[in-house]
Amino acid sequence: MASVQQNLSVFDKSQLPDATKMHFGIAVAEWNSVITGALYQGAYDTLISCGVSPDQIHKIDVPGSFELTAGAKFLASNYKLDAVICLGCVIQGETRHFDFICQAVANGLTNLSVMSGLPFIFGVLTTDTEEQAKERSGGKHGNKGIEAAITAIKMAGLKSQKTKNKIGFGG
Ligand code: RBF
Repeated sequence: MASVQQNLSVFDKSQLPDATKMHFGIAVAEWNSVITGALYQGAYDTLISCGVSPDQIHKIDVPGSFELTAGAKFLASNYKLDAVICLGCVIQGETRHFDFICQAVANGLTNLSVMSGLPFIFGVLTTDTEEQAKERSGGKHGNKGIEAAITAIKMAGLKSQKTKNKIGFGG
């Protein structure tokens, strides 16, 4: 299965951009807080293990995943950051809230990334059951908080990549 090959929870630090001078925001949803707390711990520990110091990490809590977009924008507006990691857990229920929340946060973070040029990382578990969420927050499928932190470092590192023939929007 593709996701097995894409498990970034085991990673090689030597292949990552230098993160020691990077600053990160982390927005964490309070819904399903046991899961999102484990995601946060995975993300935080990963940043620290990559040489980011605690004062370069700014965390806020938001009530639910729906509020992650606004929380992420708040972080980006108030701190000088290289990337914002957004962590949540939406578990499929009886209502259609699942679809609305997942769509809203995915679209919201995409819009923020495109409009600002800053990476906003989608670290939101969207599972059918709580068990599946546990498996992805420190269980047999790794910890997606670790993967979100790795993605943030990789995306933040893009801007330091020098291209020989620089082209793009705005020339
Ligand atoms: N927030 C989550 O982060 N995960 C959920 O699984 C979740 N389920 C919800 C189910 C219902 C029926 C409602 C009303 C809200 C839920 N929320 C959930 C909270 C949501 O993200 C947001 O905080 C609230 O809708 C207030 O804007």
